[in-house]
Amino acid sequence: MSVFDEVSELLQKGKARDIGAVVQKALDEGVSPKDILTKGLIAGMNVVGVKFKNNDIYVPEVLVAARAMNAALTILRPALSAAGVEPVGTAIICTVKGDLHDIGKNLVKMMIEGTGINVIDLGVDCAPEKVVEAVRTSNANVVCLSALLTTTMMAQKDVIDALVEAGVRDKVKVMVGGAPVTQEFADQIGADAYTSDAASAAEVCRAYFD
Ligand code: B1M
Repeated sequence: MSVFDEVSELLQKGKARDIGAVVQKALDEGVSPKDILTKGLIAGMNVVGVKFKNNDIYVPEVLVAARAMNAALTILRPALSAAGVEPVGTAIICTVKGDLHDIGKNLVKMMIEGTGINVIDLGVDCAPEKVVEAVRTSNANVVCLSALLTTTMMAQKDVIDALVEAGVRDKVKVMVGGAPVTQEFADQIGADAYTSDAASAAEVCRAYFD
């Protein structure tokens, strides 16, 4: 079994402690952190998603898989981030109001940090006013909004509307993403950019600072 299959299986079984050790060992052996992320962790989470959708597993199993994902990401994080680089600027990130999914948001955050940008993380279930406040009180140039539910996508528009209302929309670029979000939706709500995955989000975000 490849190390990626091993990581994927441990994630699916929610083995938070074991997965950390396997990820660390793989890193020590020189396996690419990006491959561990995409071929192991994200591949495993995709299997979890399909089983969840088909009612083969339920919320508790998904939660333990998510906990294992976060344990593995804690180990991977330093390897994915560029070490010792002075931040070129600041971005704000959150999962929008009503939405508790944070794994994708954490990945986007990690990849953006990896390009040398300081990231202020407002967490999950984040109200538009909290984003407005962070834009006002920080020198951030970019706001990144994640939404995983079709029912919370519109909360991305609520944030943009709140930024307009507060007179700070021109201070920042707004990037949106998350599984149900599309380029068409991003255009409709007046976002500056849509990206489908964490790596391209980091690339686009970094371009705003170059
Ligand atoms: Co949730 N859930 N969940 N869930 N959950 C989904 C999203 C769902 C697709 C599952 C399914 O039915 N197949 C479905 C949504 C259906 C829909 O709206 N169309 C769903 C549902 C229905 C629900 C609940 C309503 C279930 C319930 O209670 N009945 C509930 C809602 C709770 C709430 O938020 N209010 C719920 C709860 C949960 C858990 C708490 C159990 C757990 C979250 C734990 C956590 O995040 N800490 C959970 C999980 C884990 C999932 C699945 C299985 C995995 C999500 C994930 O982490 N994927 C998910 C099914 C799936 O996606 N396969 C599902 C891995 C992650 C790396 O991918 O987050 O998509 P993702 O991020 C990607 C891209 O989207 C992108 O980059 C990332 C990687 O490259 N991206 C961005 C994300 N944000 C971005 C921002 C950007 C750019 C790119 O720019 C700013």
